[in-house]
Amino acid sequence: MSLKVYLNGNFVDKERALISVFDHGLLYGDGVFEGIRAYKGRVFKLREHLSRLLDSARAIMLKIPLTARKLEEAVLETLRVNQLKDAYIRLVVTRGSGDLGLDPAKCSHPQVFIIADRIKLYPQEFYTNGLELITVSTRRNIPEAVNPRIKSLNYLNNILAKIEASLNGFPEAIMLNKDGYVAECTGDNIFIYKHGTLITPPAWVGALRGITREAVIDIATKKLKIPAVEGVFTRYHLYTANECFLTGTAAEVVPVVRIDGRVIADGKPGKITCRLIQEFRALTSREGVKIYSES
Ligand code: PXG
Repeated sequence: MSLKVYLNGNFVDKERALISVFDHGLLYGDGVFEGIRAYKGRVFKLREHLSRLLDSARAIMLKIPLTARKLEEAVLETLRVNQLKDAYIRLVVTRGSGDLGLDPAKCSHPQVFIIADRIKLYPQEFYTNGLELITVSTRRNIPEAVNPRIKSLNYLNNILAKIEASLNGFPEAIMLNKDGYVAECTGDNIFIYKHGTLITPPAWVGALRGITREAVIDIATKKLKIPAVEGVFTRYHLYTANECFLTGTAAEVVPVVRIDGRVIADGKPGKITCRLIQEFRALTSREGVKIYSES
């Protein structure tokens, strides 16, 4: 069965799910998106993702032609049509077709599409051995330009950082903001654990307010009784951390064991990190919006 893509209210075969070359999403990266996951017949934090999508759209003055309720139903229906229970969902809204100028007012209709497909999981060794990362020279966009809180279709800042990491043989890049403070990775948030406290950069430093990040803060403070705070820190704090890990929809919680050649603590995934991996996985299998009413 060919994958069916939701495109402006219709389900079309993957091969026929097409967007115009005049779409400003393509011509200028003018649009917003979300990456969402379904686990065991439930969509994890669906409402939180939709709320962030609506905020991103509002921030760029893009009017989404569907309410949160309708978007939710469209996501669930896309999963049902493709008979998926465990999936990766990409929800995209572009500015729509316009002319060859920048002006979004000349674009006709925003385009809404949803792709749901089987998820490609990260290799197990990432979780058992931990990641080795580098900080890169590409700085995170300043919030006064394109605010990193907006999950827009223009990911070139992150892509340039990813290229730097890949060229050096590393799977992810840690990005600093213009002042040298740690911001986030190219598609993940970052945490350190030091002196009994979890610390993650605040959004204003130049980070996306990750849904996984929020869930991890919640688990740490409420379930594990570990304080978790937003804090501004530098590379020095990465190198001297007791533990370090990344969070993201695709990655979930993944340990970091070496940064810029420095071994973090004893070079093994940390105890707290491992507990958070476990607790986060438990949360994903019990929480979420049901796709099929009988499940
Ligand atoms: N920072 C950035 C810049 C992101 O793009 C995150 C942090 C983590 O946020 P969430 O809400 O997912 O916890 C993201 C999200 C991919 C992929 O295929 C990337 C993301 C989400 C889904 C898939 O690399 N990035």
